[in-house]
Amino acid sequence: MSSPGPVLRGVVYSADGSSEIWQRALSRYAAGLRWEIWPALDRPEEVVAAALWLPPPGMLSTLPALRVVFSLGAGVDHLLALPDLPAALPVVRLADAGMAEQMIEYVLYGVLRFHRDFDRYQADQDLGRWAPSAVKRRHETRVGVLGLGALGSAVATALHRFGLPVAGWSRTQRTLADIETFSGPPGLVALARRSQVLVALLPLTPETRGVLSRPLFEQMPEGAALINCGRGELLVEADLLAALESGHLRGAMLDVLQQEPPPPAHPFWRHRAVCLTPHVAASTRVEEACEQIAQNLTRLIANEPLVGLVDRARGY
Ligand code: NDP
Ligand code: OXD
Repeated sequence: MSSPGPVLRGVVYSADGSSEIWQRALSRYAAGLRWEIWPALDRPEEVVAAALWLPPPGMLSTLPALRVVFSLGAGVDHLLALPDLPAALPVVRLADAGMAEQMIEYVLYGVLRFHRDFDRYQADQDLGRWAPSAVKRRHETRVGVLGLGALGSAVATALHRFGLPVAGWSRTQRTLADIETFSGPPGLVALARRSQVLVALLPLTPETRGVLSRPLFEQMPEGAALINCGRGELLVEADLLAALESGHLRGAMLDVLQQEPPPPAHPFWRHRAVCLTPHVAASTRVEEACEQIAQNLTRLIANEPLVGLVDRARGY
């Protein structure tokens, strides 16, 4: 984007310490803007665009000229929760941005962990037990994917191509080639009942908060497993612990938690049936993300519709 007029200013902030990487990349990909790192801004009152990951509360209220805010991730819950987010400000998410490939790897590992009993062998090793079990065929492990967006649909398709029986669930009815799909609350029950491994790839919204809870677990077959790589608040942690303790669920692989990292005394740290990873299922690829942001800035200047615009009422 180039501008013959006054300098357009953008601000970047990423709570994971990568602000400088983003500033350099955005200065290259969206060179029409002068990108600065929060809070070292020359003229905050002139900033028109913000590219953010977990920004500090109060930051947006210092940027009166803001015309758009970009999430530096696929999720936008961290932005929509900001008390100072102006009601009419467009919020834009990243779609895939290099994450689908990583998410496929993560979920495939998780599904195979349960399909091939690696969780049990790990527990056996701690007990000094050598106990091979019969190897299942792929068609015997049915997988359910909650969320069929940019990431969930790529994951469901990849698992299907791998030969696993996959079904998916979304808010509105989706069609994926050769994959059974469900939608809405009745569809969730149907999906849970058929899923030996349930994978959550939902955004956190008022509707999805707490969806991974006792009523859902009760619908899942005895010995089923859960993989959550959406958001920690999708899960009612106490309900998962109860389902694991009763043996109704055999295990869980959790990439996201309500508190990251969880406090030292959190029961998940040492639970024999829980595999934790530190929110690494899929990381934003800077180049792909900057391309999307730059293209959207061009659209914004041209008054064209933005791609990946979040529906604020829906929450994603
Ligand atoms: P999308 O917005 O592309 O897709 C969201 C999907 O969830 C859609 O299929 C949508 O349904 C469905 N959905 C939303 N609300 C409901 C509901 N109430 N009931 C049923 N389905 C619902 O998101 P992405 O695929 O890009 O990302 C999903 C989430 O993954 C992100 O929001 C983020 O929280 C998480 N994430 C985690 C990462 C990690 O490293 N752990 C990395 C990246 C993302 P519909 O199709 O009808 O709109
Ligand atoms: C994201 C994430 O939302 O990494 O992109 O969680």
